[in-house]
Amino acid sequence: LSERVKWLALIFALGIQFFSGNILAQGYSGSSIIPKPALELKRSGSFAIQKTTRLHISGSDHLSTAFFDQYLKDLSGFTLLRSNRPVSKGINLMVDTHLKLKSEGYLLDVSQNGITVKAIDEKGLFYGLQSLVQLFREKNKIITVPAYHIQDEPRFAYRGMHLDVARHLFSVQSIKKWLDLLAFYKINTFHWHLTDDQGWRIEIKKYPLLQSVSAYRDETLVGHKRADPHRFDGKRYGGYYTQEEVKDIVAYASARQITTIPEIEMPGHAQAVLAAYPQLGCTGGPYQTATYWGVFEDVFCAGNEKTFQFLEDVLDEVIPLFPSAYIHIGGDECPKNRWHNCPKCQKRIKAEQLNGEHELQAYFIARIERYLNAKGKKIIGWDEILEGGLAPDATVMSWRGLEGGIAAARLKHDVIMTPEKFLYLDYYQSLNKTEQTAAGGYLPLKKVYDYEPMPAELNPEQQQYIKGVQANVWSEYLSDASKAEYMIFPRVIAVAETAWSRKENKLYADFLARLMANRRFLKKLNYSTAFYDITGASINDAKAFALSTDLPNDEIRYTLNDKKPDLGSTKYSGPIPITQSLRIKAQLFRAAKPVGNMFEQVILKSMATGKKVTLTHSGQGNYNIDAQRLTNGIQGSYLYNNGEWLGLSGGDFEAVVDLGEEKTIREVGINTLNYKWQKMHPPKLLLIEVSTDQQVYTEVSRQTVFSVEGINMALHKINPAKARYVRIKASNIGIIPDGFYGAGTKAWLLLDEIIVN
Ligand code: NAG
Repeated sequence: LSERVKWLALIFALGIQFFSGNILAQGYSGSSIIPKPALELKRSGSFAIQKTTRLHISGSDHLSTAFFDQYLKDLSGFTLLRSNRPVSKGINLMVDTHLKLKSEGYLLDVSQNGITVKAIDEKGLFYGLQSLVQLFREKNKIITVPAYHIQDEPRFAYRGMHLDVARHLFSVQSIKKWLDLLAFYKINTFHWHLTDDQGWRIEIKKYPLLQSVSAYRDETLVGHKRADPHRFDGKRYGGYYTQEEVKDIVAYASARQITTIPEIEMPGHAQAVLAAYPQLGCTGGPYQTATYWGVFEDVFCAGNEKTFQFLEDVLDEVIPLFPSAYIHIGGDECPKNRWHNCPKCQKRIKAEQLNGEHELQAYFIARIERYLNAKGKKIIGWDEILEGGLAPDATVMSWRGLEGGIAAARLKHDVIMTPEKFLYLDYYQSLNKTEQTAAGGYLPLKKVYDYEPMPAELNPEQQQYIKGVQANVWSEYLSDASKAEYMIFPRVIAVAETAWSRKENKLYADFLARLMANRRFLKKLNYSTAFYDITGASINDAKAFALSTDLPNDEIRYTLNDKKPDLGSTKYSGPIPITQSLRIKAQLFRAAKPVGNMFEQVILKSMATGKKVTLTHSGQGNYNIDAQRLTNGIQGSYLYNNGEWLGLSGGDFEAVVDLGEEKTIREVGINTLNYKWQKMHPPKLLLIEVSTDQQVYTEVSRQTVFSVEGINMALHKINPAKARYVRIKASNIGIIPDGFYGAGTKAWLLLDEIIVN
């Protein structure tokens, strides 16, 4: 083989690697740009940006370079003078519509001779600049940019973040600060959730009571909603954005290539409106702006023409404020009880020949869609708008899971994926006890990052309807900007990468490494460092406990004597044997400094630990866990979504533990969860029985009262009994009684950790 052919083969092989985009897997060390660019090639050399360097922009008059200028100034003390002609040894930005690039894509070239950014539109130039800033290296106020060739374009056209300002509102200044960072990470849509049961936040001049009544609530729930009586703070809360402020934010976002989509909720989540205009509700009120969270029965009356008049008037004022092609009309969580009992709604159902209340909701949405279409706008709605028939041109936001998105794409409707299990940033991101109170759930950075938005169930034609991804930031527990920042960052950056970068370029470990390099851009934020968290798992039938970190280059040190781990503590090198009950405290060290939260886990070893469990009914949904988790030595904590609790919706629990041989039993128990605000009710009856042969069981204990709000620990001393099998039965209360959240629906029964001594 000639030398030439060998070279050609090598170039060909490299080309394949390069174009498949799978450069990470080849050990390629790229830049630290987030989102990961489609293609990047490191070159030798660099370019130094100096005070004398000039910047030229051609083909774009409106490009915002504010962030670029500011960042450069912070680093070096200067900003670049503009040149009206192309510059050599400088920075040239150029729109060239002949380039073979997607909208928003860009080419970025850095060499000793200067920097060029090319794109087919201003959006592309903007994103090229954001990437350029991430390449900056500063030393003694001198900025060097390593030479690179980068060709980049987005995977999804819609890359969003939603922000709920109804439950808590944030200053214009905070929102702008966050918009800067969203733009920096190439997010292009800001979904602004402006109205809800707990407050109306946009000035509507025709309806002054929206400002004086709906924008305020008398007080706010403290902590999570418990069974009555709830605790409230007794403080009036509220406010709204004036139309001038709205225009300001929309323009600010737009300069950063972010489209703002307003959400005006209907027909549900409308209690704040009803408080001001009770004639728009089915019962006529009186109503009050909600003071706690959840789903409320009182919604817009769908039989009343005044409702539509009101909404059309509101939309007439909303439309001119938002250049966006879309308006979000909500559509989620609209209970149908009021409509069911409302003569006007029933009359409408008859007149329009609708099949029940679900079709009445579809009528409602379709009517609003017609109105908005006539004004040149399209609608987006939460996935409930699929029920009763989808409005003709609606885009569906799939939040309850993937199913809504899949169904809508099959119907040839555009879809935005925002499933709560992966993209709701109001969920906890750490299992650490010191975390600020959150809605619930557990959604660590890795889980957000690893979410793949394209449903495999769809064929390529249907997949084209999946337009993008969005992180949702609900603010029930975000009472100030700092709390919000903590929940948003860095998880939204992971979502940005999912939305922009190619699937095959994504690798969590690589993302984390780049995130570390990106911390310099996050300095002004209260961002979470939960990505440092050590996680633990009981393994090998609870014979050992394994610790792990997503940062394999850092070391874990731990103690078993209750002391805070320091540099002198044992270095973790492999699973810790569980021969007795343990309290493990562990800490991650980076360059001899502790980073992140201290990990702490109690392992409770009893005769049941690691023993075989047989369930009569398996759990459901998020709580369909492996039966062995009930004897893994780890007790479910107040974070009910971390995979320890077994949960049954409406049904009863029955489990048998086989101790392996006959033993004398003195104590038996199991924990149950009482979180009525999450539809989780303790059992009606807990019954514990023992047996020597698995045929005849003898009752040894029972309990019917579980009064703790939270984890109820049932640990019963019994008359010593010889047995090999322990059977635990817990009966579900069944249907949630009136007066509790979710009344009339099935109650969850949650259990964890069987203890036998
Ligand atoms: C849902 C509600 C939302 C609430 C959030 C809390 C949607 C579309 N609806 O129940 O109002 O704030 O979850 O996680 O998400």
